[in-house]
Amino acid sequence: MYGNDFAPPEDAPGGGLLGEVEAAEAALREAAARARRGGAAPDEDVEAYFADVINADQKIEPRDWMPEAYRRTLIRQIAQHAHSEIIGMQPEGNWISRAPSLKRKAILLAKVQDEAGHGLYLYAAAETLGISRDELVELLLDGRQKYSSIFNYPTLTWADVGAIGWLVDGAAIVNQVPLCRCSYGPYARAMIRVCKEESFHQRQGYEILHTLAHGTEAQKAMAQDAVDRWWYPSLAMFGPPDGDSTHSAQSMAWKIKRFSNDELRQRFVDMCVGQAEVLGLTLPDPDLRWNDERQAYDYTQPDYAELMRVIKGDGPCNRERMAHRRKAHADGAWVREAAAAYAAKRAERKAVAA
Ligand code: BYC
Repeated sequence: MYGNDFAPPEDAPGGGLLGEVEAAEAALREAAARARRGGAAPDEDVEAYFADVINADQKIEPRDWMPEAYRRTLIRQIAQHAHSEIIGMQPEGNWISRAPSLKRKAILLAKVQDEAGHGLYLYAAAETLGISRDELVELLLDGRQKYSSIFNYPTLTWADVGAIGWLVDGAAIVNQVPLCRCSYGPYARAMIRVCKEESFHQRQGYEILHTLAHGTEAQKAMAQDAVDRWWYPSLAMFGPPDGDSTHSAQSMAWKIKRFSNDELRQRFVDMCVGQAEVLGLTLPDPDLRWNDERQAYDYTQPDYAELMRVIKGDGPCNRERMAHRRKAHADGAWVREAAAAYAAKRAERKAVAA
């Protein structure tokens, strides 16, 4: 119906994303097999070793020396990514109790639970850079670290759950597949697993929209309305245009990012056009048309002033999302305390037994 089933990966415009994940996984294994030495030799220049590893498309591992700015950039990006997964549970979580059937409820529940898992992989990857999960959570709760702009928009109808799966998870996959080839080993490995799961999420959203779009007139209108509201915020997820992107040049030189924000946004647009046609829904852009010269679609850019306002905390749901997260964190304090007490007791018993 869609993805591999709707067009073979090699024929799908901008498709074959899962194939790219498989290739990145194979490359990761090969790189690990080729990396014969476990880091710079004692008398070797560590900066030269770092540059060699990056140039050779090998992976930097937690034990390796790395420039402080590389470490900080990774912490910023991976933490922002982890926070996004956790905050991203809220808009869809709103619909678990209202899903239209038991089957839909079970699927959505599993999906939202997956997002929590992605958050955990990512917090664990960030921790390898020498920062604790507690510190990262504090940075989110006191507003010093961000999360993706997209989760500050409301989910008004059931069709929004479909639009999030198709467009938001679709944009996330287009952004994250190249991160499977990121130069930092723990992040690249986490991304491979995340991308495989996201691909299922995207399909479940597409299937919801497909069902609505082939239902009654009212259902079709609800699906179209959701696509109309989520299209531009999804385009904005890729970040500011290249000219205004402060980190892209350095992150690309370090091979953390493999493509620029605009390159990935274009790839996403090109991928969505054919999929929207199959759905029988319209992308809300009257200027969307194929450009033969560029071999890509021309499209209207999202409102980047709005993106900046949302990033700075002034989106439709920023306050609500953070208030909910702070309350959930406070409500969960007893669970963390109990888990820590249990771990201490086990360690004590083990020490006595040894
Ligand atoms: N929202 O120099 P730039 C998911 C910030 S999870 C908020 O281009 P960079 C899902 C940027 O941080 C989706 N902030 O930055 C989960 C920077 O700020 P600071 C999350 C944004 O890092 C659950 C400034 O703007 N995905 O999909 O080179 C359910 C300048 O930007 C945004 C990731 O996190 C934004 N949209 O590139 C369903 C992927 N865009 O720190 C789905 C990993 C930009 O200088 N992250 N900013 O104050 C990335 O790939 C990159 O960090 C970005 C931005 C492409 C997002």
